[in-house]
Amino acid sequence: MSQTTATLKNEALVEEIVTRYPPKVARKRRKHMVPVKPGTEQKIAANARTVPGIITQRGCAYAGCKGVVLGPIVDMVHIVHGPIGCSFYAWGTRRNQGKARKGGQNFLEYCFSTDMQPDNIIFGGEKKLRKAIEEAYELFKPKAMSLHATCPAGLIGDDVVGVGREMSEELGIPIIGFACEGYKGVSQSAGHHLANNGLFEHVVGRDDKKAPAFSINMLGEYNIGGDAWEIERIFEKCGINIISTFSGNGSFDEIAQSHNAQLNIIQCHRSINYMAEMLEDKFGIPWLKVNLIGLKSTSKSLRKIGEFFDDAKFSARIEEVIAEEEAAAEAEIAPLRERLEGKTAMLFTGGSRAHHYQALFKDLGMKTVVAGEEFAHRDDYEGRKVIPTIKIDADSRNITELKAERDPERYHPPKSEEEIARLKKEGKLSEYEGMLPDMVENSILVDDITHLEQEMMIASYNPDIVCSGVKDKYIFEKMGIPSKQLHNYDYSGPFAGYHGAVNFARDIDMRVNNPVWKMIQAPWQKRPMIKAEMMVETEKEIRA
Ligand code: CFM
Repeated sequence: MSQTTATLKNEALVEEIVTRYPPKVARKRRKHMVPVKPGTEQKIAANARTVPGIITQRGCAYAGCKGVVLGPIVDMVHIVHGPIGCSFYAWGTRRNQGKARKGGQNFLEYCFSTDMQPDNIIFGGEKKLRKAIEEAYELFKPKAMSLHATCPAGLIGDDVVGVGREMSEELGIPIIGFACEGYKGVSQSAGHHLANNGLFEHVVGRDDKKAPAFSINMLGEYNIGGDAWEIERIFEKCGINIISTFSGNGSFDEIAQSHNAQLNIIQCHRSINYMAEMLEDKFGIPWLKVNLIGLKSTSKSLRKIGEFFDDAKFSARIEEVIAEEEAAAEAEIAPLRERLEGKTAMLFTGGSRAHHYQALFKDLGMKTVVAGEEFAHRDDYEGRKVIPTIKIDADSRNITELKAERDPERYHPPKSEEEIARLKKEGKLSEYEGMLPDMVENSILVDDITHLEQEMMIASYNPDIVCSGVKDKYIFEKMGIPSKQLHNYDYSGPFAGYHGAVNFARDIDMRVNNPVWKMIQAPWQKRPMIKAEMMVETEKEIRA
């Protein structure tokens, strides 16, 4: 390893890391690292531009819009207007799974792209986009389409929103354009917001249908490795009716009916909280935060749903399911826990999973020593209480803040306004406390982590496993530390709910307790390395 750091306390380690940066970078990065002191109010810098020159794990606005929120909807054709590389990048690698509904269509396996070439950049690409829409329509006759702009399309001024509007009239199906050019924001987070706006404006509310009792929408669940199907299995047992999922294994028709549900539950707060707010403002549907990753947290989330509906029979059924499922999962996990107890993990994910998976590691007797997100906002770390204090900068201003007006006919809150106000006051609705309160003594919370920071933290904490994504996974494995991808799950899953917790425990045990990692010697441990030093001028020297 190129950076050797003896085991340091969290505060000392963060200070040591920033000494390796030039002063300006050090000042910036220091604000993105929090040595956790449980029980105290701490602040982190987030949703800011990555320092140029630093390798970030982040994606772009197009990735957030097409890859994350729209892409998982199975029965829409999603056309990418750009060079083929952008399409390839968002094609299947996230492992969001989906099935056609009875008699319906599923386009998840396909990759629709305008394959822009240099002459399209010079003479404009709208013509090619129109042709692609016509071709896809003729071939597949989908019920709806989405169009996604990439950086090159945006830079030459192609108007995907306008083309969508025109072609929608011509073909008679909804065709929704998303101006989600990669550069629209500092990360994929901007794309989530754009996608929420478009879905809300053009799809939600199209189909009024009375929903049965105990009806919910599942927001921010993307069916990676089949997570949503495990959640559906549990909900069905409990008698919870899912009207729509945003957007794992999602369907256009179901999202069009989402405004009929009585409650929204949010799994990934970062990517979808905008939708929850708009659904509440326009249709009166309240929302509550859940975590369906981890045994205890799944049970806690089910109880929260039970408490909201406040029906004795329904709650009793939920308790039966919890007892049965927990016992079965615990029987499988107990022997694995004996081998995992006391081990440590580091978690680096996008905007919410580094929080959710801490609960599952806790179920396995493991401790999370460093947790970081690529593009979370301060509210995901510190809780929604900080939202009023977050300054809107030029980058966030790029994305329209849609204000949904109350629908005069279809605004039907499931409880009286007083009751909803009381539940909000008690923190049972519209509340997310963020990741920080769940972090342990001597841990570090870090935003948009750099490779240098990862290496130094690994050297100091010497974790038993690092959970991250494909961009950095192999660096850890070359260091002799097993890694588990928490984005696409490394061909495995589901990890949600009760069955998922068992799958995860097995996967982690296979990695952490595999002797192969101790046999690995990195090349730099075998051969002498060239020693070099970086000269960094201090600001004082520069000014002199
Ligand atoms: Fe939400 Fe996600 Fe995530 Fe996310 Fe993502 Fe993802 Fe993620 Mo990868 S929507 S923020 S943009 S939970 S693709 S399913 S794993 S970075 S932590």
